[in-house]
Amino acid sequence: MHHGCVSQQTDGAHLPEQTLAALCAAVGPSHVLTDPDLRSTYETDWSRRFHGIAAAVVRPASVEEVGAVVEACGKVGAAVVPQGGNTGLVGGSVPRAAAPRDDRGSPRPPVVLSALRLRDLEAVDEVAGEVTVGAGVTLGTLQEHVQRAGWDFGVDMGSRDSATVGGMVATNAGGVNVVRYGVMRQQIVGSEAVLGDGSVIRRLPGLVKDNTGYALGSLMAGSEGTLAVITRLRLRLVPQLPRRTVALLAVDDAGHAAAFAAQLRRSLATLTAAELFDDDGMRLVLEHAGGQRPFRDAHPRYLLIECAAASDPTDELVDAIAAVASRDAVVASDEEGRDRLWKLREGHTEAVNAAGVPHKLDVAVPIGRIGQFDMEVREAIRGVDPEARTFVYGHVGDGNLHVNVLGPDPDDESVDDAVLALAIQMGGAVSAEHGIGVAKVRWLVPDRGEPDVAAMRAIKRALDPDDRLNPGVLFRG
Ligand code: 2HG
Ligand code: ZN
Repeated sequence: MHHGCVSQQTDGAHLPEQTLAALCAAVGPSHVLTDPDLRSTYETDWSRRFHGIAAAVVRPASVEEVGAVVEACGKVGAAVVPQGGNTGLVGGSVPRAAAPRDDRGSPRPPVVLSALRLRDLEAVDEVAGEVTVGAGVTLGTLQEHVQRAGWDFGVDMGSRDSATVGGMVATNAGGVNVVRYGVMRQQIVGSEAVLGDGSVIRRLPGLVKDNTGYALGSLMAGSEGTLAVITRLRLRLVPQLPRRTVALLAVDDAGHAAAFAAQLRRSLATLTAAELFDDDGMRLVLEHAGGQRPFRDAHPRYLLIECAAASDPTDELVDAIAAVASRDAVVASDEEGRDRLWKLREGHTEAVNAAGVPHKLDVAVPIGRIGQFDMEVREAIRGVDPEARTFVYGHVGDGNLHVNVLGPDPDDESVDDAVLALAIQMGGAVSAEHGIGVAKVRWLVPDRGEPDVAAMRAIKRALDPDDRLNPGVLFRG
């Protein structure tokens, strides 16, 4: 049996037959996956550090079907785990390792609600410069769709071919162009979502200014599937900027990279990205994916700068980088050269993953303290595990660093604790763009403080009183 309405043994949490029948009736039997082989890619997130067993994976194709799934699960206390492209890195889109428990201590069967079939692509609204799409549309598909109409989308990131816009809103993803266009929350001009009780909230007219009451779409951004299942989004578009130039600067340390990025942000109106990586990371990428070192010598840190405009930005980029005291620089304005430089940065996630199961700490740090953080975090990690391999890379232009640590056991959280404590101590945040998921639940209160978390819990209780949606994510259960 490869699909259909047959219950499988999970870790003690089964779906009753009538619930499976209701799910099959709602979405069609071929979209209720209970076979372990078919479920498996939905059960482990991209980090491979987080996985659990789903009683079923359900793939609705419309908002009505999502509502029916949420209701059927609610009737029997099943936990709905919303999932997009499953490129998350904090365990927020897969079942928990231990099934959540109800008030009486019985396990609640987790049901993964995959949004991948919510893939409507409405025509681009040329006058408004907006588009409405299903939550399961991938970023790559969205980009192609709007580019065909002469527009572009303001958020871009390495996982573009798998990550879905719904998941990107749920995690409030950022990516590589935040210095220019902001994070996912800033792209939302409308949304549709199913709440925990199956009711639908919808605001899709695409009004740029809309002050009638609370901004529920903004609230969805970063809610990590705990408040609603996002089904449709209306997104703002940006002009296409066909002429691009990339520069890679060799620099002394992360503090210089941050300072140069700030200086270039001021002097270059065309700046779209300012990214950081270190030499260990670059070597790992080159070993994994092949390719040539961009400089003859090794340098401590690298700053990647991209400019984009309607007309060639190379001259202004070259002038601007001449004014910063980098150790060396290379510039590429042809597509192949640009791609080669971008691969050095975007290849990190895959290269690190190929070398082991990493601890991934996505932190925000005040931009003025990036140099200090980069030094102290390495020291802190060495203090916990002298053998650990540390790679620090990320979006230095907006203060978002990805601290990746290889070596410590995936279940040993001591390096995570050391890195996150330092981020808080320095006035940063334990999550910049990946979310809290299950990985950082313990750090929500230390970062936000009790009053903030009490307010968040009140919102959660109001929108999902029975804790149907993604229990165990964001808050301690
Ligand atoms: C990136 O910026 C992603 O490449 C992934 O956010 C970060 O691999 C990571 O830790
Ligand atoms: Zn990132």
